Amino acid sequence: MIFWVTEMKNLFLEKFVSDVASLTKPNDIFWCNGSEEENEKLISQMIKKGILIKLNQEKNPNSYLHRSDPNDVARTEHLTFICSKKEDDAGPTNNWSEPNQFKAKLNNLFDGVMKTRTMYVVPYLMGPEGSPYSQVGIQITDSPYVVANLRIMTRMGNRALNHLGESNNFVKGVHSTGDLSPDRRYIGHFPEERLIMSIGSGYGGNALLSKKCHALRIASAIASKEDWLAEHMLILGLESPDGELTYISGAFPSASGKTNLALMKPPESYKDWKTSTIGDDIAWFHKGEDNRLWAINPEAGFFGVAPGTNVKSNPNAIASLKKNSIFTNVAVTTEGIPWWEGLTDDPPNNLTDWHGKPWKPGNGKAAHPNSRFTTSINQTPSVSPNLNDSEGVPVSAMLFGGRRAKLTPLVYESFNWVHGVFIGATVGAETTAAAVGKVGVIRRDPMAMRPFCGYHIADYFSHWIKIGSSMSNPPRIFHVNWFRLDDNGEFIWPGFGDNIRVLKWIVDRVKGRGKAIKTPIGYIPTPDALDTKDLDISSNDLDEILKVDNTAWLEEMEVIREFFTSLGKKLPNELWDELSNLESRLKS
Ligand code: GTP
Ligand code: SPV
Ligand code: MN
Repeated sequence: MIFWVTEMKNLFLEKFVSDVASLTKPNDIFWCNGSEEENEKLISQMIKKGILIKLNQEKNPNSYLHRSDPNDVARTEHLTFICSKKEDDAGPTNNWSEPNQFKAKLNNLFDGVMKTRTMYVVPYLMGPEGSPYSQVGIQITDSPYVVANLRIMTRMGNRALNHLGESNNFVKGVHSTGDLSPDRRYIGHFPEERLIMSIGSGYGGNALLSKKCHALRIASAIASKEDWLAEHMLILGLESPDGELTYISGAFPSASGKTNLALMKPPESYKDWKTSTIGDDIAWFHKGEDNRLWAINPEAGFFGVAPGTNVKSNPNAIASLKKNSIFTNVAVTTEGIPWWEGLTDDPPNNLTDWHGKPWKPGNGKAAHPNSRFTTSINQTPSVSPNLNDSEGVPVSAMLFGGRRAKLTPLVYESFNWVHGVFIGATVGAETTAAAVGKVGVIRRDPMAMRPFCGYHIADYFSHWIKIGSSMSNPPRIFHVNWFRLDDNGEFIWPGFGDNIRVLKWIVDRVKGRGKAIKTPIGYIPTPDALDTKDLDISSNDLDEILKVDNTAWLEEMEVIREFFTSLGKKLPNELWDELSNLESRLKS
């Protein structure tokens, strides 16, 4: 017999929990209320079991290191399924499985899986308290590490239960680390039931079900039916010296610059500019009465890529990591201070690597390339005062982009909304260590949503077209690429804080004053419109990253044509038209 105590009776929630308990047969059940005491208790239990390692409590107070199973350090897209009733609703970019069959397979794996474990019930709220756009999820998990992360990443515990009340309007998540074997690892989504079942992984997007599973895959499927957008986007406020505040959102594929742009600190030459962070990974957009698109960040923390983060590249992230943070798969010094490649120019002596083994230079990477930090958004000095606004913030420009060593220029602007959707839909970007598989392979990653769109990607494109076309003042759409390489394999553009120079041009365009040249692919800044004062870049290099190479773009067009064809009959005609318009512009 299993007993539990809750202050508020929610019969739907109790039934869900008791059903999952009958299946997984836990040793005991722990309802998370989100309190400080609860967290302290869980942390000290995890330290005892070796799940967390205490870091230097002077330099990194209340911060801990976690080492994942070496087989479980990134999302596994090949094991991730959309189990809609109809295969055609999942579409060609998702793995599909028939819901009942998939559930039967998963139920087998979940049967008795928690026999010697505690089952945690984690209520979480996605979005500001009191916002009509916020959503409640209940994640059941046997991983206390997941609980500790959800506590930072979401508004967790009683706050979520209060928002839910007696309603049955919550997304259900069932998670177990199982035996961590990739052979028995599945991340299944049942959009019609608003249900997620994940087993066999304790890592990131596979296990923190609030994030990619709920806030993107399930939410995008809901949004498609309700006239809103759930996107893999950062949200940043940019205030000019004369007090003009502009919100920009941006979709770049995993490990391709969202957290860094969201936390950007203006460089010395832009010290009169102010940036403010709303979100670094996920944005939910609704149409405002003013015919603009308004965005909330459903999350409350960052699960950020550690490597490359340092005081120069991302001072706001470094500041927010000073305390109350969890580090996953980073290296550690003899003093118990976390370290990763790019944190300092030279590695400290006697590091312990992410496997927990002594490390010497030449031994490969000390931190895993997809090692991460978990930290609260409230700890970044750049946190926006509008973070908890229940209507969100009005977005004036949306950016698409990705890692691309060649071809795509530093920045270009779409001609109009539908052309902007075309640009987003055709993004090609190099794969990264955020997902298992080959790194550096160019693939189409539409709107940075290829791994996260919970329904047919062509229907998703139609949805995008519909949203903006029904608004008199939708955001302007831009494409950016911070990742062009020279012949020595070095980045040409300095990136990071200096990306503000590109954002300034974008704001100028939005306000109708930035100068631009019309090219076949879109508007590009005139040489004098982009501020390059005090920048360490040659004019040859600048020309290189701003030029449009028609021959190379005609080749790219063929790749796009193949991609569109692979998506089948549902691909909206508007996008085929955009492709043929691009072709005629490139050929004329
Ligand atoms: P996810 O959390 O996986 O969705 O990633 P993300 O899009 O938030 O990427 P993030 O900002 O964490 O950056 C990933 C990597 O790219 C880090 O190693 C950064 O240091 C690097 N990076 C980010 N911005 C820039 C840039 O402007 N230029 C260069 N060269 N590298 C960058
Ligand atoms: C991503 O891969 O886009 C991430 C990290 O933001 S994860 O939480 O693993 O999805
Ligand atoms: Mn992401």
